[in-house]
Amino acid sequence: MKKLNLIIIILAILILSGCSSFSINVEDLIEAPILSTEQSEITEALKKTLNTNKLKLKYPKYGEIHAPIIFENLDSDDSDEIIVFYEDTNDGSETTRINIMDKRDGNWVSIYDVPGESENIEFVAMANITSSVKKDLIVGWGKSEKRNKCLLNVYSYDEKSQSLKNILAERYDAVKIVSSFKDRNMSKIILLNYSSKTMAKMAAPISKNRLGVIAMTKLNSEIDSLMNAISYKGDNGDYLFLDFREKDGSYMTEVLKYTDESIENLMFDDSKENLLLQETKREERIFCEDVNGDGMPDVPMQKPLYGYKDRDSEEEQEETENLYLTEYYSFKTEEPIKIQTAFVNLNQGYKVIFPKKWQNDNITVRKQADREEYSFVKYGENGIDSQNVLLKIHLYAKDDYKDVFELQQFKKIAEKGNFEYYAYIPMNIENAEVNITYGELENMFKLLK
Ligand SMILES: [Ca+2]
Ligand SMILES: [Ca+2]
Repeated sequence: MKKLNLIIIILAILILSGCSSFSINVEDLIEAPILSTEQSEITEALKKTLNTNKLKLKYPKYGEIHAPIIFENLDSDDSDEIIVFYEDTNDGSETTRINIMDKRDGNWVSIYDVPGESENIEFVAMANITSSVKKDLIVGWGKSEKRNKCLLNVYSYDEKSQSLKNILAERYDAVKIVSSFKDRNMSKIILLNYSSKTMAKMAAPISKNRLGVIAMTKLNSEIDSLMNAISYKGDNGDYLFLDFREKDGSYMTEVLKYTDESIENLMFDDSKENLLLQETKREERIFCEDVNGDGMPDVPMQKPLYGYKDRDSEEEQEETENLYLTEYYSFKTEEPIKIQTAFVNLNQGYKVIFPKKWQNDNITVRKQADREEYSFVKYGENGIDSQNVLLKIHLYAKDDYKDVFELQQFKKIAEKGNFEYYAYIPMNIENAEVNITYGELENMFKLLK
């Protein structure tokens, strides 16, 4: 049989305005953008103001705003001003600057200019932090030769002096802008720090036109990078579900719960031990997701399936590749509750949710050595034997040769792209209490997104 290409599930890495450790020159990656007439006008007007002919517009690396020019009504008239990020390549300073321009008598003119904190911009955002009427400018400055941490600045436009006031400066590794708990039209900022001190900080107004860190909580100290983050609005607080990659290559989840006054990490208990956090430590790249459809993300925890050992165990292993059972926990209640048990097959892009009758029994999974097939079996006193097979799932590529004799037993249950999933459920009287039907399988089998 032709060797089948495995489906590699490439989960989109959601970098939440994360502070990248590598430095890419975004301008070099983007082909010279074709500027609209208005953008050309702006650039020419700016060159004239600055008395330079070498001006490079600067693009943020990530985030929703992926442009060097932002149109925004900063004051109380009814027309937009513009915020321009640029570098004057004439002076050799290699610092990105921010310029505010306003349209006067039909022409764009510069009204304010200020240097930034780095030549690299990680991300730019506009949000209602100090006022519900006008937005503040949030800039994540990238690492530079001078500083090896990213720096977050929030700038508020002061109409009277026609200038930007820098109202917050905080180092960060990742940032999430979230809505206020009491007033959903207002925003505040959650900063994650893990490359030196490991802390989650919440920044919000502390006085008129000043932001500060109003609450903070502990994060675990083994974080390498943030992989995935989902926010959830609760009734008595909001949540951030954070999946991190750890320094040892494993994955862990931390759940932050916050109101407008406080922030806590649900993975650390009162004694500040992190037993619950340790439970989320897992080998496989599986992230939080809402598995029971109540809107709130659920947290995966993993343990080896029956017959498999922990990687660190000294005991001899039956199989070379560990397979895991994934259990999802809901954090809706004070104590997390297990709401789903499943075998998640990342290689082949599906999961099989274990029905209740499989959860108290020694049901495990075996990969067929030379075939793209997984068997779900009851693990008995004598280990595994073919009598105990409850389900087989086989993956074929559409253009694969299929053995008709072999396929007779199998039933096609799903397809995705160039792949077809076949299942076989043997009639097995011996295991009557754990046998399943094709009807039950329909609710158990889910393709991964
Ligand atoms: Ca205006
Ligand atoms: Ca849920």
